[in-house]
Amino acid sequence: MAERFEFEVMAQDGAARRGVIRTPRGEIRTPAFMPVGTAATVKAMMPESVRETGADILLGNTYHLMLRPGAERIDRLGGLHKFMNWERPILTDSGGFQVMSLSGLRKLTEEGVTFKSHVDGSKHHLTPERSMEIQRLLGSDIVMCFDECPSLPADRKRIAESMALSMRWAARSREAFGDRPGHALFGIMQGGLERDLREESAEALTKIGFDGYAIGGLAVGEGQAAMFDCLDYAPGFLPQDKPRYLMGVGKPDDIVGAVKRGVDMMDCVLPSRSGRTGQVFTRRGVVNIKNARHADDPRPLDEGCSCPACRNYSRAYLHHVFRSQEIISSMLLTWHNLHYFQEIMDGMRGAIAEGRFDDWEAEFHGLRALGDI
Ligand code: PRF
Ligand code: ZN
Repeated sequence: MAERFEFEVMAQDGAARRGVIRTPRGEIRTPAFMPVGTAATVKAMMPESVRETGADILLGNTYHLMLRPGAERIDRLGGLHKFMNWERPILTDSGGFQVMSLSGLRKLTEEGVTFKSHVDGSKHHLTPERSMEIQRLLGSDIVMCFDECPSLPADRKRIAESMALSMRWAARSREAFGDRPGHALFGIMQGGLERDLREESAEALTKIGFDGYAIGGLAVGEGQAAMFDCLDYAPGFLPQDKPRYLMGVGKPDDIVGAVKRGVDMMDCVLPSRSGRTGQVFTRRGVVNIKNARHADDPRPLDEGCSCPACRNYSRAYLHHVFRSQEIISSMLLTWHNLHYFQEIMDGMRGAIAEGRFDDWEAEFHGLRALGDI
């Protein structure tokens, strides 16, 4: 296993890249989808099951873990990997984005952000320096810079000021992170849908120098067409030889469109959260298992899927346990959704390696156009 953090692009097809990230905790095949394990668990899944779906890396959250159970406590217990029984790589988000979307009263200054916990109303302070310290205490393999992101639509002035602040925080994050062999620090590009601001942000980050670069500030209400327009140029502003991570994306067709445009990594709560609300992603689109039409259906969710939910259970059973609010419903539907997302990634990796991404994409969209069985 690699002593240091490394990234290698093995094949390219159009803008889409097939690569590998090597870390002391294992390899991450890219393009990669990272299941979200916000509170030191991918909800409704055992870590070994998450691995069975094909995940190489999980995402954890500074914001949630600092509030409960606390970063110092996790450190005393041997770090996040040991705490949650996941020994492979973990990427942690830095907290700023979650403060803005989840916490109560908050105050943003040059120094950082003061906010009230959504758990118990207690007051907390987060700065680039404290975020780096928390992510170090957690033992995160890929640490994210502390940034800020306005929800869209926002006016250009607000986006420009916010981006400039995030770039100053990126420099402070880099300084506070220091040199930690085997661990990576990723910068986060901001700039909304403004091409020149995206370019300016990429230049600022590249000048500071990071192990990878995230595209932040998308999937925040702008819609898919606007996001793809931005992804037509934004990845090209970033260094070719470093991984590019699109934060918080997305639905299957968002993921495929992002990879097509040169994105290497993504994360989203969608497959796990939808598993708990009865929304199922299949090769032929979205199925709502709550729908009465499944009540007598002996067929699996997707006859072409090899996950436990599809191998061993009927739609009728999954409908029944969902309606009855049985815990196994969340377990099976989450497993299926995560398995399907990883299957998409695996399909894209194979297609890029063999130079047939366009054909793969046409088949992906063709199956969805047929609709559910
Ligand atoms: N910044 C950080 N985390 C994020 C985002 C961001 O812009 C997004 C935007 N989609 C999701 N998660 N730090
Ligand atoms: Zn399945």
